[in-house]
Amino acid sequence: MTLFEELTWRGLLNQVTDPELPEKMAAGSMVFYCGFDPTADSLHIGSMLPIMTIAHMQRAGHRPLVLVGGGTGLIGDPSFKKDERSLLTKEKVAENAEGIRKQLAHFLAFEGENAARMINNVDWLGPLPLLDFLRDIGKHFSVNAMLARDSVRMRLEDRDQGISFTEFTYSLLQAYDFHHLCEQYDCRLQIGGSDQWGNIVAGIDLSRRLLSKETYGLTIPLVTKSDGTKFGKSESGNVWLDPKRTSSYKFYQFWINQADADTPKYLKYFTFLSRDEIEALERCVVEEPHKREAQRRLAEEVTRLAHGEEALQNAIKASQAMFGGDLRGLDETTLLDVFSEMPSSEVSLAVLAGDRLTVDVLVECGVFESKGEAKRLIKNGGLYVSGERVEAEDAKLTKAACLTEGIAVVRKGKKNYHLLRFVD
Ligand code: 383
Repeated sequence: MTLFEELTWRGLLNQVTDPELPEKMAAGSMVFYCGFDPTADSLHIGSMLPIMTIAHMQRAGHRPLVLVGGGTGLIGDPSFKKDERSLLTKEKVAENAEGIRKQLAHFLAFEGENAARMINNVDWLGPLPLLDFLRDIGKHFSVNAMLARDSVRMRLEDRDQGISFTEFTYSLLQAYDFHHLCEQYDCRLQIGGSDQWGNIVAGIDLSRRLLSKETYGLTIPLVTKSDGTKFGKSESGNVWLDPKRTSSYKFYQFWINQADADTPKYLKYFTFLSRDEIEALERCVVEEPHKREAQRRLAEEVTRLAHGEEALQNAIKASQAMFGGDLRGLDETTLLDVFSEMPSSEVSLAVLAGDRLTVDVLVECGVFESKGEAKRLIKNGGLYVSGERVEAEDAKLTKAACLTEGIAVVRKGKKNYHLLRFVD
């Protein structure tokens, strides 16, 4: 498959500014760029689509410039944003930029023949003199045309929210970047999500006017979900790429819980699996959906890509433990993470002395409404403490109930968990 056949098959292609772009890219290696603003200290899974597209282009022999918007991040891109943003401090933007730079380094090859190169637009936007900018750059932009853009329409129609002069200027800065990179690195293509179309076209215009050079744009679709809800959110909020924000276990669970209707599409977007492999997994979804083989493979591939092999193995182990596997193999951080969304209670350490009945303690801390309820479950063989079935109604609670110091996990029936933390 050619690069464009591959991007099309994967669904990564939304629009190009020139139908001749595939031919131009087939003719030889092209320098291209994509920008990420440091609005947080981590990227989220929405940023993965452009990252995967950059990687496909790099594999096809093109040279990526990966731009961190240390300058534009100080202003804030209004494209399709309902509200004006509050400004981040310069320190915060610099700190976020560093976090994002480190993350991007995981996904792309920064060595080798067509190595990716990381750049930060504060380096050239920072020193721009205001009067020169207004005279030399501003003159090429028509406010009338800017007002007609879809990406700011919401903000112009909504009299309550409106748009500040600061944000309105954003697209001039992004346009300036493209022209600067075209001049400096002979960069000929900018890619981005479909929300970036207006900013990309502005840069193409500016490069033509100032440099008389032909440049191109390519946009990637926004990820949609079959049930119409927003992609990239879990119950606990945004799904981030930084494991400190979204643990590997939660990241893995996010992918493994995708609907059958979405999984083949996401395999194409978010993994490098070949067409044959993905088509085989698509057949699994149709023929044996209950096995969730495609979801498992998706979760494995994406977690490995974003967090690495060791984190993936940890996430798999934690997931298996949750579904009846061995809880004892998990370290404390993983345990607390896995059970962070389950009910939990604090219990006095003293109860572990060995003279209290398990059922009494569990009623006291609210795991059961009554002793009768607890006893019935024991009789049916459905009560487990830290993986061990409680066999007798008069079983005592002891230190042996703890998985790690001060933590025990009660399981009622198949999937109802309750975490006990023993404190002084
Ligand atoms: C800044 C300076 C440039 C070129 C691009 C930029 C950033 C751009 C932007 N992008 C989004 C972001 O940073 O705001 N103005 O959050 C997102 N991107 C990518 C992709 C996406 C876009 O980082 O559609 C999703 O991830 O383009 O919303 O010279």
